[in-house]
Amino acid sequence: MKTIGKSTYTEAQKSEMKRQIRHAADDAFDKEMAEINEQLNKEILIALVGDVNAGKSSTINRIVGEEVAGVGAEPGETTAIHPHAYKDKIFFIDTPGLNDVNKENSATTLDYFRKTDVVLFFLNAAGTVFSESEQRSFRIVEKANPNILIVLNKIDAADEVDRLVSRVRRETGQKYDVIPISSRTGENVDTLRDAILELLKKNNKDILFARTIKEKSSIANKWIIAASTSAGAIGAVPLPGADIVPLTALQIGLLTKLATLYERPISREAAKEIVITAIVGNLGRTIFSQIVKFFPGAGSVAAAGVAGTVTLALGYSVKYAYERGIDVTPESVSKLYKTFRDRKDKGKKLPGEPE
Ligand SMILES: Nc1nc2c(ncn2[C@@H]2O[C@H](COP(=O)(O)OP(=O)(O)O)[C@@H](O)[C@H]2O)c(=O)[nH]1
Ligand SMILES: [Mg+2]
Repeated sequence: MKTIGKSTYTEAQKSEMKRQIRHAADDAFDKEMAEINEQLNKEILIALVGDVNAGKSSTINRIVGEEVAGVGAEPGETTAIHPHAYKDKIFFIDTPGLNDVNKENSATTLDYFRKTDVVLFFLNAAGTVFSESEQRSFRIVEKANPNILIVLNKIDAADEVDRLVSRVRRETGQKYDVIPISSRTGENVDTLRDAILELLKKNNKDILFARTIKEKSSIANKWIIAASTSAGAIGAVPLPGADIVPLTALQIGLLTKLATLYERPISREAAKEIVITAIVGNLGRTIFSQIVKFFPGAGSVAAAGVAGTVTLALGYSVKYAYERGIDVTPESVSKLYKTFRDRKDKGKKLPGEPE
């Protein structure tokens, strides 16, 4: 990684950067908050389609990290398709069984499928995978809504999972992701969760869903790494001028998203000062060149230069603070930077670093 000596930046350059960051941060903060608030006012509708016992309820409970009321309905308890509210803006439609999709191929049923953001189509890997009745239902659902993820559940109890995945992919025209999981052991459930978030992102609803998931850490990691990679592409070395505006916007975007994820609102002033401290306060240091490699996924970012590494360290410091109930202020964030650096200098491990 490139190291920059303190002398690279004059005081005049630094104060010009601060001025530019303050200005860019104000614009970015308003824009980000408006987008997030718009997103939080939306509704999400997720349809669960699949035979009774395919593991629809178990999977949803795994993903969100708690028992979702209403998706545990016993077969026969409900016959009509209707959405269950979960966390007031998020609705699950649980089809009690595929027969009902076939039988009730009615205007109302199809209407629900059309309105759905994501359809999770469940197959039981330990059963007759993609049976005729499942294929029939799939065609009906597919016509109404192509935002389908095919969930091949119970892989803990199945053989030749790869072959099953290829077959289902082939039989659905290679158009859909087929995600093998076990909602019993939890295997690959994070891949399914990421695929759902990816689909929701297309409709700008990913933050709304991410916020309701209990296990936030790996979602935060993904966002932090994505922001650092983009920051690295903006400029290896931040300079006053063109690079500062997009870099500031990116970091403000990351801060407001993390604040929303952890449901700990951040003030505009705090966000602004944190970004100034991150960018200007860390110029001329070899910071994080060695620590970043201990954060998950940081390897790809380490080569991205100062802008990328500073964004990464900023993200992980803020995440650390949120997860431990520490107030997120410019002081606490820069102290965390420093603590991480010092620990590494002394050859100690960082929190979360594998033994
Ligand atoms: N072996 C295995 N069993 C599972 C898995 N997921 C769910 N089950 C079991 O399958 C049964 C039906 O699960 P449930 O989530 O209620 O299915 P639903 O009717 O589609 O909602 C329950 O006994 C679960 O414990 C899995 O991944 N592996
Ligand atoms: Mg169920």
